[in-house]
Amino acid sequence: MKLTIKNIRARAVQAPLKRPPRSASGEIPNAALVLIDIETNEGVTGSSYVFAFMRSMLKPTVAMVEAMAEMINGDAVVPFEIEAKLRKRMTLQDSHGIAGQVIAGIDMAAWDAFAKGLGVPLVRALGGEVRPVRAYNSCGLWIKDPALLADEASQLLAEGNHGALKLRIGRPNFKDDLAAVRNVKKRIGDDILLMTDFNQSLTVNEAVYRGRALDDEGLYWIEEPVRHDNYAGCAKIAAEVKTPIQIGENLLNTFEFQKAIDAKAAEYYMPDVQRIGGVTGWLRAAALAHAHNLDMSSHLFPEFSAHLLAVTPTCHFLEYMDWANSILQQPFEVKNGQVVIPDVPGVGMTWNEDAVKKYLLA
Ligand code: SMN
Ligand code: MG
Repeated sequence: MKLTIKNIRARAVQAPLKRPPRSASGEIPNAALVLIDIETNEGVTGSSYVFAFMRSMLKPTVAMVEAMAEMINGDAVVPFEIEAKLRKRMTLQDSHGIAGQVIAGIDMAAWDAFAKGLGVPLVRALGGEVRPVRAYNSCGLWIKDPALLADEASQLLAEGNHGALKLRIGRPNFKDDLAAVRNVKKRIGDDILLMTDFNQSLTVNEAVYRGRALDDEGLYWIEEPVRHDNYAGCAKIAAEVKTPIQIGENLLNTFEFQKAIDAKAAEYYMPDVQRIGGVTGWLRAAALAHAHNLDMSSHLFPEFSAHLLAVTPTCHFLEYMDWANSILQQPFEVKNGQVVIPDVPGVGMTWNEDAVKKYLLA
């Protein structure tokens, strides 16, 4: 069914988090999300959410959705056309920051509506098939007392029978990072993969020092050791450290991705669907990763990422984050460490309206 945009609704919520994130670069007390609904004249609604990072950014993000909606109200729900139009309209102002996040969010909602219009799951609209996607549990192991991490690791493994976890590091004193890694490793053993994330907190020299010291600890990857766009610095670290370096959650588009690839910044890449430009941006990034033989994982947004990784030629790992679970009627299931894609039209997210009402920003 061909769809046309009637209205775009944006609502700001502060969703509670089971284990509020505390990384080396800041704390997140709850999930500041903007829910985007593209309502069509044909009665189909496409939905997505974007992460506004903090409460104070919720209202500007909602206002940005409304500003973009003015440009495309009445248009056909053809995601590539919508993306091209919004990018073009934003050319002189540029489309980074909140504008870029909102273009991505609208693109995601448009793809959800598009797949619903076809009556198939998003993955099938993209030419793929519903299948489980390998994940790691990223819903904990934040920066906290290393002595508390082993028990938390056991809990996280049990929540979905996971085979991989991510631990945040970057404590002021490296010996505390080492204690955190060793405590978790000792508990989970060698059959469970352990990813780590410095959240951009180090200098290049410190990253080389810490990275080398971590090389014999059996880590699966070391993520964002330094500022995300310091590709030359990342490349130096990747060259000096044996453990694979993972970056990508801050890549804004395929042009940035190409620069990182040219610099040999990392072994692994994990674009974020909201940063890389929505479903449309992801597909372009996946083609680039394929052409360069680079393993590609996802960042946040497990609902969209599951569909996308299922059609990503170099599909690596889905980052499982439960941030939207409290506002979904049916959170995505994790079974045997794999995220299950619901076999329903679109992405498979329906808002729990009672919860949305409860967590709506006043
Ligand atoms: C992360 C993402 C979002 C908020 C805090 C930390 C982290 C990750 O970089 O990769 O999950
Ligand atoms: Mg990260």
